[in-house]
Amino acid sequence: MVKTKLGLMGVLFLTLFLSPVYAYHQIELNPIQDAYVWSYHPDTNYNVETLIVGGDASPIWITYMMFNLSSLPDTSHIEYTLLNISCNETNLIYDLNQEFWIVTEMWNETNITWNNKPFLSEKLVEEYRHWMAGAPCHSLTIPWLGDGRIYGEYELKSYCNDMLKKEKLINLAINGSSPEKLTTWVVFNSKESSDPPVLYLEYSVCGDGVCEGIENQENCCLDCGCPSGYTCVNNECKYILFLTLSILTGTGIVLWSVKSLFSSPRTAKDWIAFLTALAVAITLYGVLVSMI
Ligand SMILES: [Ca+2]
Ligand SMILES: [Ca+2]
Repeated sequence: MVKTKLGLMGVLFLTLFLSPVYAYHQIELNPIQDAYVWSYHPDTNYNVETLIVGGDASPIWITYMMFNLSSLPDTSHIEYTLLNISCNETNLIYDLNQEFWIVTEMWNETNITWNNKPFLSEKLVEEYRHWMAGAPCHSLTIPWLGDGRIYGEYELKSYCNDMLKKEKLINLAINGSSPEKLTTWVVFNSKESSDPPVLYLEYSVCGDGVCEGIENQENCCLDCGCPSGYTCVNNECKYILFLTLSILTGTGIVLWSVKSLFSSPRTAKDWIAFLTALAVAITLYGVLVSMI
C-alpha cells in the first residue's frame, strides 16, 4: 500500500511538473493485457503478477503490454501522456539498456511465449539507459527526466494520437540488454498485481464547448468559432454569403414549384412537375453548399 501511494505521488509530481496547466479531460488506463517472455523457457507463458525486462548482450526477457483507447471520444486529441510502470525488484549488478518498441501483431497474455512472441516492429524511443548498476527500485516512466531534458514525451504522444485514429490499441514491448554483456534485470508489477501499470492521458475533445489544446478555427470551429464572415457548419467554416445565396436559391425554387402546384388543377402531371422541381431544388442546394 505504501508503495502504491508513493507511485501515485510520483505520477502526480511528474504530471504537475511536465504537463501544461490546461484543464483537459483526464483518464487513467491500466493494461488490458500484459505478460513477459523468457528465452530460457521458450514455450512457457508468464502471465503472472510481475513483468521482467533484462538481458546480457541481447534481450533474454521481454515484456509486452497493451492498452485500449476506445473509451476516448472519436473527436479527442491526446495532449499529454504519462506511462508509469512500478518497480517490484532489481538485480542491477550491471547497467541495463532498455528500449520501448511498437508492436503491430496481436498477441494474448494467456498464451504468449518466447517462441510465439510478436515481432518488434518499430522502436518507439531510442536507446534508453534508465537503469544504472546498483540503482534502487523505482518506476519506469515515459516521459522521463534526464540530463535536464525530457525524453520520450513526443514519441509516446504521437503514437497514442496515431492509434486513436486507427485500432485504438497501444501495443508495446520493452526489451533490455547489458552493455557489459552480463545478465542483469528489473522486475515490474503487472496488471495482476495490486500496483498495475498506468497510462495517464490528458486529452481535448472537439465539440465539448471549450477551445483548448491543438484546437483552432481550422480544425475545430465547433469550439473555437470561425473568422468574421464565416459560420460553422458540420465543423467546417462556411462563407456566409455563399451559404445565404444557396439557401435563398433553394427556397426560391421550392416556392416557385409550390406556387405552380396551387395555381393549376392538381393532376398527376402537376404532381410530377412539383416533385421534379423539388428534387432539382434539393440537388442544386447540395451542389451550392458543397462549393462553399
Ligand atoms: Ca497479465
Ligand atoms: Ca474542445
